[in-house]
Amino acid sequence: MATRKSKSAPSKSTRTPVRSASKDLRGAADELHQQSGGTHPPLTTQQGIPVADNQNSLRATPRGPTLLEDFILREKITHFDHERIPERIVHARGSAAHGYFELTKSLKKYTTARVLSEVGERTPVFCRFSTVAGGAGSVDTPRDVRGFAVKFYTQDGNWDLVGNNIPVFFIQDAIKFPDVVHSVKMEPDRGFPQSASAHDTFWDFISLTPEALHMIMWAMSDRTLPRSLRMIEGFGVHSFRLINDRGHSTFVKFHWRPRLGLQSTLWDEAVKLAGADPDFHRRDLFNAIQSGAFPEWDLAVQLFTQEQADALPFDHLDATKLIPEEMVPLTVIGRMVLDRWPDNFFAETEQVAYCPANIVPGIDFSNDPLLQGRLFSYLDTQLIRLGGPNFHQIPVNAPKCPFANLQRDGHMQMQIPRGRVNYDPSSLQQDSPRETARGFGSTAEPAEEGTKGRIRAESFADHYTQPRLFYRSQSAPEQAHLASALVFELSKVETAHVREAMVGHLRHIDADLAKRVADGLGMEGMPPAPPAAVKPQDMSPSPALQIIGKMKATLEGRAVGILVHDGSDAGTVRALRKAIEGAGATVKIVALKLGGATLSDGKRLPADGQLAGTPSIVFDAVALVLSAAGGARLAKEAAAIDFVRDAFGHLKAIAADDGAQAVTEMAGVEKDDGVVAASDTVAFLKAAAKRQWDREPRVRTLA
Ligand code: HDD
Repeated sequence: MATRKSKSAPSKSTRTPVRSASKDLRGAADELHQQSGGTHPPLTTQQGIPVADNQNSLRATPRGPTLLEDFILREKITHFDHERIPERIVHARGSAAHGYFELTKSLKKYTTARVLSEVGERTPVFCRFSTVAGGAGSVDTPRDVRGFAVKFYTQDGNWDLVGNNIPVFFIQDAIKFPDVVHSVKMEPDRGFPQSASAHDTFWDFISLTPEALHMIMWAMSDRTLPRSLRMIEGFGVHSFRLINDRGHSTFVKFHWRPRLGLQSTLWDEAVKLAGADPDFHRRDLFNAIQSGAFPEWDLAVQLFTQEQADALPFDHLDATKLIPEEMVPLTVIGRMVLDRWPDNFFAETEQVAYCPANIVPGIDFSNDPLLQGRLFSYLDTQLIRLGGPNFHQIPVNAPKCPFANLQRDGHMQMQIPRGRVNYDPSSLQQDSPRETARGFGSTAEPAEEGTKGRIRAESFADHYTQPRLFYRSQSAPEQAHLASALVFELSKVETAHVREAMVGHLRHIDADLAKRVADGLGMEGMPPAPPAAVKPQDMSPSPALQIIGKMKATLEGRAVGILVHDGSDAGTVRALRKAIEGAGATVKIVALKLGGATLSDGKRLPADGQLAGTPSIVFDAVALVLSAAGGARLAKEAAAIDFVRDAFGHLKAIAADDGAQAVTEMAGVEKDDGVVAASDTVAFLKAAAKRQWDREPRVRTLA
């Protein structure tokens, strides 16, 4: 703790000015603090000791060694040194919010769970969205599955629905989870790539694990490039059971449906977003909640009996299979509203601990072997991540109903249990917790006949039918995106036999898909298809699996950027703003400088974003309101040309007035239904409510 000069006594002439500089620093901090106003409680150490100076450590002389005695410095640095906890091995990067779940349709007939049977009941929730592969500091927009985890603080304890934005999973058995995760994470010898599946180890594993192919279809679709966390679906994935008051069990699958509709970005947009705003999704969720535009999802269920399950042409206990909603329809039973951003990111979003084993009376597990393994994994990881067995006492994890048991002690025990009794049965204390008839009960399910062993059920053997169902259910642009994503990812794979093995699998899924990918990779000839344990079947297409088909034509919850420069027509800007905001979207003014521009009415319009730092990628549509001189000026700005070229290339609507012509020409914008006059707000709103899919073949080559 001694400085370089600590031993040499400073000369008198240097000592005096240093001492006064230190006083000046103190004075400047005091002055700034006084200016900021407010009522400030005294700053204290963790032991409550008031701190008089938080700017300078305790030193033997002004330029001399720092003293070990400085407990304030030591406590502050020690705490800082321990600020990080191990990040989640998967789903490390996440954003979360508080809200509530409101039941609109009772499932009383099927379950005793109060959260699912009392209509109108509002249950507090904490919902965390995440990417899977990247570290906590990685970007928001890689091609990746999104976690969708909801903790319901019910009257009967916490129920965690820990799902994803994809209804199936990579593997059928939990014993494969470390392998799939290792393969997608950074390669262990080189430490890259971060947050990307486009590398050899991932595709090597996948090419040898055909059960993953259905999930791969989803992962390569635009589902993994969401426009906003407010616009993703969520799925509980596994079949669970609902148990009613007669002990009767019904299978259930849970689905979250975003009220704003499903929407994704294009791949090129997602790549550019990673640079333009690494926090794009977190910021989007934060801004929406802070502005009162609370995101909402419907909760829907698929309910089916054992007999219906037995009649399905696949095994519903296999997490690589979904039940098309055309086969078992969805019933909406409630809605979730996220209306409060956490007060503190670490205390809540980082420390929240979800666990699929957290269920409440009236809900039960199924025998899905992936789910069964998950029931063990989460508590185990949380014991180490959160430092011991008392993490349920952290406010975000604690039940909001009374809870009491006889578990005691351990690291970070925050409660002070009273009395002598910490065992059961007991008779010494009148208020010790006891079992209750309303307690959790497992389904009385007769055990199947069979032999113990490490056996994969035969009913799990069909790996190609549902990938085919998914691919063939997509719209033409979505099929092209999926094929192009496969070409992109496999082009990053250095090992030829892995690329070939993947294309071989695709042949079982769809011959045209295999051909598109083989052509896209520039393969000479078609690699052989591997043997298939079960010949793929043709299921009826399920349009519900599309995004584009399901996408709402709406601007609600979206954002539009208006590019202005000095001389822009004030009336046009006003009319556009009114129309766009009227459609439920936000407007951001973009100009060369943050100070904004002086419009045609002589008034200054401040900008919300500086052009160089606010590319059109962050908007759903753009308007270019420019005078001829303004257009000529911006036609010489690379950022302005990129702004327009990207909007066009990303199939967004563009409203442009005559003055913008110089920029649109430089950006290569060609007239189509999505390019409208800035004065025609009606046409602009219509065009901006969706992407211009017809434009795509003119702006990029897809597989
Ligand atoms: Fe998992 C975290 C979702 C399979 C082991 N998982 C985690 C999170 C989500 C999921 C959303 C983040 C929760 C949060 O925000 O804190 N996981 C899924 C889904 C799966 C799945 C939908 C398949 C249907 N997971 C799965 C398996 C295992 C795990 C098969 C292990 C056998 N998952 C974990 C974990 C994590 C986790 C290692 C990391 C951090 C944590 O649990 O708390 O235990």
